[in-house]
Amino acid sequence: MKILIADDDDHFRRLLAEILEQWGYEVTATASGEEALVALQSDDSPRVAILDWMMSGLTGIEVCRKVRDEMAEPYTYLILLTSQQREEDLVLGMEAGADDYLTKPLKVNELRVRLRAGIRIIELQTELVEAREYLRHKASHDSLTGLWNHEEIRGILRRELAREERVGGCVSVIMADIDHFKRINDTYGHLVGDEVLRQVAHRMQVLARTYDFIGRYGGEEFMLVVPQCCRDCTVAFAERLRKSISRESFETSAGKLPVTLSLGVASLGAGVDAETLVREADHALYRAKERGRNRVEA
Ligand code: GH3
Ligand code: MG
Ligand code: MG
Ligand code: MG
Repeated sequence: MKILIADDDDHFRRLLAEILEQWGYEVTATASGEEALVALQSDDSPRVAILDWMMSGLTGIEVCRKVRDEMAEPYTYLILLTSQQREEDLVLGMEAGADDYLTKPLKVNELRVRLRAGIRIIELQTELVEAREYLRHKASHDSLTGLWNHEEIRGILRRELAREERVGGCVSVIMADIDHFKRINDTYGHLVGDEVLRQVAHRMQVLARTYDFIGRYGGEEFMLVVPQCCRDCTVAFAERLRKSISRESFETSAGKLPVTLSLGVASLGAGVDAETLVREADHALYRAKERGRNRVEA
């Protein structure tokens, strides 16, 4: 665990750093509030800070306020360590955002246990953030392919349509459906079908630009939201997707399997609603199926 110290008293700062290092902590020592803020904003910054109140320039209290106002995450546990002994100083310090308040002269054993309490808070906080991120990811992604799930890709389409309405561009949608996928399931089983789904998703992701969105719309059907790309550009993209799937068989546990994709493209100017766009892409996909599969229709 990394700990930041900010104290303008060189002797005290060195002493404190030595004690913390003896306890096994990694220490970043700074002599001003300004330096402390920079250190707290760096990547992989310390999550616990021991701040002196009185420093020339930014005081410990001001550092507390800035951290709380400007740096919500990751949470930093702030301990004020000061010779201000009065109750109203403690109140002021804690109201500025400090989590704990210790007074000088330093009581070493007290510091040791209070630090441990702070670290417990940081560890709990880290677990909460991880759990939240996990749930967020789970709620918005398809677990088999890692693509956006149905609700999310629909939301993305609505958002992109709203954005394009402001700037006056066009939004395109591609609906892609694996051809005769039922045969793969029926012949080799669902697990092999799942392998194919994952690999189709992966090949599409490799081809897409970073600002294209790919969702698993349902079963073996995918929806791509393609911003800043009108009809011709999207048809060309769909054609590249089609080729990348059909060009090379898929390596599965049942051996090499050829797979093809039918794709429908709809590209409309600003003002159109999501339902219309999806319906048009669906119709185009239907035509691609009717006209023999492994093809793109717009
Ligand atoms: P078409 O070319 O007309 O699209 O034919 P198809 O066989 O691909 O279409 P159909 O809609 O008849 O069958 C789709 C199949 O996809 C049926 C369903 O069991 C299968 N499927 C849907 N979701 C999954 C999944 O998550 N895993 C696997 N393995 N199969 C799935
Ligand atoms: Mg000082
Ligand atoms: Mg299909
Ligand atoms: Mg289908």
